[in-house]
Amino acid sequence: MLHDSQATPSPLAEKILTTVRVNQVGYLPGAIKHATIVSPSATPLTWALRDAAGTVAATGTTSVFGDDATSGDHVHIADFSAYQQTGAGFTLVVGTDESHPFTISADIYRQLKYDALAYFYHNRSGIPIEMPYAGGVEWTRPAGHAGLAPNKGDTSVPCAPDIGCTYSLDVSGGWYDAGDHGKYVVNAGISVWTLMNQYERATYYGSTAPFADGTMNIPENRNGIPDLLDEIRWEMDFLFRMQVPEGQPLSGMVHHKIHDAAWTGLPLRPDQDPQQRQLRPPSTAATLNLAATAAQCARIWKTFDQSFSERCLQAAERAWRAALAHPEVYAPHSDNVGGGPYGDTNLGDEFYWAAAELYVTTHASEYREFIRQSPYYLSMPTTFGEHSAPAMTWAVTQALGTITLATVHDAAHEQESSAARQSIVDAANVFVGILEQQGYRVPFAPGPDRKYSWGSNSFVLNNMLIVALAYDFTKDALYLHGVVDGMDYLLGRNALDKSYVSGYGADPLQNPHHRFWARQLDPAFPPVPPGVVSGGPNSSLQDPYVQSLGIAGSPPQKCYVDHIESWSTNEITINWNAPLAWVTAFLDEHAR
Ligand code: 9MR
Repeated sequence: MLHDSQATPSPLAEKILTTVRVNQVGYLPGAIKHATIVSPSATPLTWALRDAAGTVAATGTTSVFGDDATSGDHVHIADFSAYQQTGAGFTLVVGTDESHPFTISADIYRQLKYDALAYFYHNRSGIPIEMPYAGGVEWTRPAGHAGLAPNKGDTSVPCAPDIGCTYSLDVSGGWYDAGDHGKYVVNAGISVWTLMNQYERATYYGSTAPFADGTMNIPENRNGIPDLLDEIRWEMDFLFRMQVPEGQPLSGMVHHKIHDAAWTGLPLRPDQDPQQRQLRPPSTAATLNLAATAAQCARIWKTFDQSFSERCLQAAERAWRAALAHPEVYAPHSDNVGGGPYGDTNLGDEFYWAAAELYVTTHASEYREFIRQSPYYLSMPTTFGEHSAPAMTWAVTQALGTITLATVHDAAHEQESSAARQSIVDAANVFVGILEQQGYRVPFAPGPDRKYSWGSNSFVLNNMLIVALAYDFTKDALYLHGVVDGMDYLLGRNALDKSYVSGYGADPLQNPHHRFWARQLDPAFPPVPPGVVSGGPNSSLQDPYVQSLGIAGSPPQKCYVDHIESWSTNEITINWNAPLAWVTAFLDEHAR
């Protein structure tokens, strides 16, 4: 996250925004279509939908929403859902103001769902990124952290000097977490869980065909295994390597993270990282993340690869026992030298999640009793006290257990399933209620602190995932519309008139905080590939670059800048692209 480069700030104020805010990618013909218009007018305005030739295709009047708290804008809403013709180059016009051009078509998310998953291949560690899988020669690079000089590599990484163990582990492979080259188990956990849930949800409520072998542009796309599972396994194999070996103190526990001894600068290709790599201490949180995700992979791979499935279950049960034996080994918030801390001192939710995954996989009464006694039993959060938060984050994981109980069909836990589904529908009702109260119709709102926090776009995405599940369970169009509204926000219908996804929309994400996709700093480095979502607005403005812009105190939606130096508003990471993949696959499945 920290860096030593010297790019000069360019004031935000120079950018002229259209007042007519749309999903810059477009709209599905059969779904709702909302635009938000910034206007001081207290009375409705006339809108016109124009086709590519400039011919007026539909007209109507806005409804006055009024003052919108999270943007500080006074806005109107135009609803042009009734128009269901397809085409490219539509614009919405209000007075003399015109929106960015957009498409109306059932295929707007067809490619995005794959691009969102390509993020994971691009960020693989320990393997060269090559054509044709890289999608373009500019994105190819040598294997990162492969144990070759001058790089210290990840094939034999020692315990850091201060952590009390003396061994080295082969922790090669996996995905880099984000703009930095750290690999963090608790963030890997929610990311692989989300992608495995995407697969399981498709199994029971949709179709896995779009992710079958041969559908994704990855090296394993001819091995007879669904490509989505191949990508997930790249990370699972890394997670297994993070488990403390037999015979060592804390055997079965899992190291919280592995990263550089000191922060590196930007730009930097991973194979040229000069820093020593180090294991940070095991934690109960990381151990439970392995227990949960390995239990999940045990059941998913059962029909594809029996021995891998058994390996998953063995690692899961070993991790579970270790966590029970060491329930309070916390990763401190202060451990932030050379890598992010991912600190978490409340682990009841991780215990519940892991037990739920183990129960669904094994049906063992031990796990059933554990979840039934947990305060998190079947719960689905919608509020978190003072602070803004979504249904789930890397640190707040009870939703993951409840979703698994709801998603996986099995007579053995049918009693839990129906209650879990109800819990999800109840939460979805809260989120669709929230979007109705906002001018930009976001299915996420700040808490009483009135702030968006780090990674707010992922909060929107994770809430969309809950709303999407409610649609799966009920088939009530209200929820499908809620997911569409969330996507519209991310793709341009927002206070900055910005598409937060690279390669999509008239003003897409261009300069995320990433050490290799660093074209903004050095023309020898590539730009960001398509399908990557920015963390997005963060009221706390936690990096020097965004602090230099003079936007402190701005409404939450305006605390953002598309600049590589802004690691607190414009980083990208595995746990944010995973729900992007999930929801775009869902929307594409329901596109009509
Ligand atoms: O996503 C994390 C966010 O919830 C925290 O507030 C923030 C500060 O600790 O860290 C974020 O995670 C970053 C991690 O620490 C290092 N790699 C990049 C991650 C995304 O910005």
